[in-house]
Amino acid sequence: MSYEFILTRTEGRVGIVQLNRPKALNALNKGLMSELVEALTAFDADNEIGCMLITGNERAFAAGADIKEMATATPVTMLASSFLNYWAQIGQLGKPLIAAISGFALGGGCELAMACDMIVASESAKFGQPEINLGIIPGAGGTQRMTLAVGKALAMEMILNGRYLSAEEAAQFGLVNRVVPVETYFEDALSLAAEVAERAPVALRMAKEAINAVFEMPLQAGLNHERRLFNILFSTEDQKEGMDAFINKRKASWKGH
Ligand code: DAK
Repeated sequence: MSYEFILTRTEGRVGIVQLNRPKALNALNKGLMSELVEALTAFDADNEIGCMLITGNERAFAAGADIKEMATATPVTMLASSFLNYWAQIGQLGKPLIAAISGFALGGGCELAMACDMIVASESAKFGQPEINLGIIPGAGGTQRMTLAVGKALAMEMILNGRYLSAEEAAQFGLVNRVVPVETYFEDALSLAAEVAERAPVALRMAKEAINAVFEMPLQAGLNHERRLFNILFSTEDQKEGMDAFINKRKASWKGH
């Protein structure tokens, strides 16, 4: 499949999407977001794919929603627009999704990163929600997900005063999984994705769902949800395979059912 604003490829069981509007620092226009969701949805449905990876380029993951496209919008066109749905659709993908980030991850680009399950950041990565400089606020989850990730004090400073987080700070506050050299950030993220992609597929989905429930449910409801997902896994062949492989000291061969 060929796209206008993204590049896609696979490496083993990893489905890779590269945002590809380098001259606009990968600003997220409607076309790019629509293609991104289409490509990720296709990988999510493909049994040969175990994990997905999104990246940009060394200078920018994405510098936000496309300001030029958004400049003349009205509340009515915003309401009618399906733009926000793209972030929601990405948040609802079943398979693990990892972001490999270098350079700017701003506004909607930072919100896209936070909709991913793990983030590998290069030393040059910069995370920010600078919408205040445009007379708006984050609209695709930034006020919520950033506050959950880094806490109220820092989220207030970032969103009310446009403060960026360096990669090191992002790691310190738990926004990213690891910080690695610029030269290797993509390969490092790919090897993490490749490891995850080899794990039991149904258990991966359930683990992701259970962790994300933390943000939706009170503790007891989350514990009950986890227990139900845990019990369901005993109906899979992979559970029998995984435990048999352990007992017989061999490598498990996952079937994905
Ligand atoms: N949109 C469009 N073009 C952008 C862009 C953006 N967000 N960011 C950069 N560009 C373009 C620049 O216009 C420039 O294009 P030309 O002028 O060369 O044609 C090119 O990329 C290179 O940028 P600069 O020349 O500015 O490069 P610098 O290195 O000097 O500066 C920068 C890099 C990242 C600091 C700067 O470009 C910048 O501040 N960019 C804007 C960052 C920003 O404010 N991001 C937040 C955007 S608002 C919604 C939900 C969410 C959203 C919207 C709707 N719904 C619920 C419907 C999200 C909103 C946002 O993300």
